[in-house]
Amino acid sequence: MAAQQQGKFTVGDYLAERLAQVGCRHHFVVPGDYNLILLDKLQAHPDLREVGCANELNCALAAEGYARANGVSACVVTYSVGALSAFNGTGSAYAENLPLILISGSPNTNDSGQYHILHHTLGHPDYTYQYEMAKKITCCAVSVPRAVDAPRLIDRAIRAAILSKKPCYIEIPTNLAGATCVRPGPISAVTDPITSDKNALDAAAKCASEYLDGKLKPVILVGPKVGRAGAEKELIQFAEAMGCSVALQPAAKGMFPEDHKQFVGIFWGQVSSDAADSMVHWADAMICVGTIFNDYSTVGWTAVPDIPLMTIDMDHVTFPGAHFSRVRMNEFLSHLAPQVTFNDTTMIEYKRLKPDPPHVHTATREEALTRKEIQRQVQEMLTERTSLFVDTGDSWFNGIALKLPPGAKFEIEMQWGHIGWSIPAAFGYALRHPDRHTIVLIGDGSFQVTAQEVSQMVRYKVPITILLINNRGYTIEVEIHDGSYNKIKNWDYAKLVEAFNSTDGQAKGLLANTAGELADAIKVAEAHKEGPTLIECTIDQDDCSKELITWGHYVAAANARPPRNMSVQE
Ligand code: DPX
Ligand code: MG
Repeated sequence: MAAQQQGKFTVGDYLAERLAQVGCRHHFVVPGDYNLILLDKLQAHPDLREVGCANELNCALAAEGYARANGVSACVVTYSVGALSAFNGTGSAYAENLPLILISGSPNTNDSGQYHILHHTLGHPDYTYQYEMAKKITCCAVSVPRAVDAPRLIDRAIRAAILSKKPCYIEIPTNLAGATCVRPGPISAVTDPITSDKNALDAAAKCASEYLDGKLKPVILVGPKVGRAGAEKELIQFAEAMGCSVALQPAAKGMFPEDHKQFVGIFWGQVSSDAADSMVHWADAMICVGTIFNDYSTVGWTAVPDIPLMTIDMDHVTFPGAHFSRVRMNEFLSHLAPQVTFNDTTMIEYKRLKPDPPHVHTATREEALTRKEIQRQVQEMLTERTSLFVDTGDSWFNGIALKLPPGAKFEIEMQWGHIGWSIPAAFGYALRHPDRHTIVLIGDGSFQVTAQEVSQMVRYKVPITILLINNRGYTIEVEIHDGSYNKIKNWDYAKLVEAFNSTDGQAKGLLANTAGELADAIKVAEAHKEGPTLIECTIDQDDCSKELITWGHYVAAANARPPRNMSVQE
């Protein structure tokens, strides 16, 4: 702020100050002439570091990953040609419950009134379309019409994003970024959380005891919103008070410790791990905490719990016959914990059902690389410092089957499911967590979507380890529905990432065809701290997990349900 105190304070400075105050230390950008003055203002803030991205899709996904690490993030793009690409990553933030602040430059405020046709636009002088589109994919969209409106609108959008854990949109015309603006008031007005309504909290707790009354076999099912609500600690406290089994949805992996004695595995219908499936189906009461039941998590609707549920969401609680608004997940869990009756029946049953640890074959150095051997070696890489990103494809199944040591973090984008997400998202995440070892598991098809962002890992010397599993195509799609469209052009992936080095970069690209080559490559990656290491792991085209095949068949069946209103003649 010191430099800004002296000169003129502008709309751009106001935004910069708010971004810094809410905790953004980095902001992700792609420049364009509608946002250049704004970028100058953000750059001038001493607590913000600008991070350039190769394109706006990657820019928004990098910010999506940064929000996972930091709780909030910002992405700055130019009008239309930039923003429309960034909308995809913004959709991810919406689906994944992450407060990403999407900021777009826009036309000079005089242009629409003068009916000017401008570059980068649809070619007609109605410049409201981008703002209208943004409203659909954010919790709050604002378009700043005059400098005097900027403080109010910027604060409104950022507060909405922080409170609802969803993205917001702020549009700033090119001639307003440098316009004079008043200084911001206390940040608490933007960031202070809404606490639970005391009456609703008490009433919901009473309803919970009625729901659990007389139930013999309660189970807790954990969903991905637990992490977004920041309720992991309270969940452990509540689970220990209950004493019952705790199963996790796949996208919640990492949100409850896997070495905890009440952890009974990942509940994913037919492709569940450990004994989670049996425990969930045996239960007569199910406390769902932050769960999301979609076609993927329910394996094509075949794994929807069929008993009445108690559901604790981020800001409300529901029961078979009652709903309580303004009850925050973390507050409710810690409020309820001392009131529940300890009941470990499901743990006693779990001990009887718990499968023996699988026998894992260790390949000899010369053996051709297989998916199972990759999984075995990745398992050995995991430590308390690991943050593991798994991309859409068999990497989901390979990653979910791993055992996370205490402290290890797991990131997955299962609601939005954008192939290639993990490359920019891991980049954004790792900038915020240089202390952690970020590992990415990704397929060849996914990598081809966002490969350019490896060049930012090179530029900013981020030591991410990328294990690219090359099975020559879109295998998950093959299992859902095969066709020639599931084949892709092969690349020399190891050479490609080294091409990003040019004269000054230090990416390493390695190829592993055998178990021994993978073990050697992992050693190189673990020692390399000056940039990313990509290990291309080649496996047979048909070498995929049985979980993927099973899941693929059920999802295909769900996709293929005929229209309900089909007429008899058809
Ligand atoms: C598509 C998917 O190679 O992984 O293990 O071989 O399946 P696997 P790859 O990365 O291929 C991914 C591919 C094409 N999904 O199998 S999952 C459809 C899709 C998507 N996202 C976007 N476009 C298409 N999920 C952006
Ligand atoms: Mg593939």
